[in-house]
Amino acid sequence: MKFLILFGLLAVVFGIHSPYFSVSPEAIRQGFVAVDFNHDGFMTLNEVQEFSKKRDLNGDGFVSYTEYKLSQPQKTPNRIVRGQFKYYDKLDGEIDDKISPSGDVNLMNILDTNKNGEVTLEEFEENMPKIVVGITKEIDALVVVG
Ligand SMILES: [Ca+2]
Ligand SMILES: [Ca+2]
Ligand SMILES: [Ca+2]
Repeated sequence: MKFLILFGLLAVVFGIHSPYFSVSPEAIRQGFVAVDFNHDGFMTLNEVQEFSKKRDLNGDGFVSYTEYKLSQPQKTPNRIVRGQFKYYDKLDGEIDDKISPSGDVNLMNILDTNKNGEVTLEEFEENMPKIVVGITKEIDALVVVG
């Protein structure tokens, strides 16, 4: 059984196999559209920040594991959620069990190939595999011994 990554969404793997995430052009498009709030075909830092804000349920400026987990489909296994969370926790530059706003900037940097401040669907498709690979590594590292 494979799961969609939300916001990430999504699960996009071109030419890369992830045992955890489903990959279809439709899934990719959905992930993009979920963040492109004004539907102009561009994902901006503002929209990514807006997306993060929705997850920050207690409004303290950070997304905790509990908050992150609530943003995922209920049936998502803990290990999958934990792996994604670890990836984003690291992405903000500090492993402190919370996702800080700087993570949004770093995420944009990964996705925005030509660094013009806007991510197109093409750039999203091109760069999401890097994120999926990173998350997959985190999940793999969580294998329970014994
Ligand atoms: Ca937009
Ligand atoms: Ca919070
Ligand atoms: Ca962090």
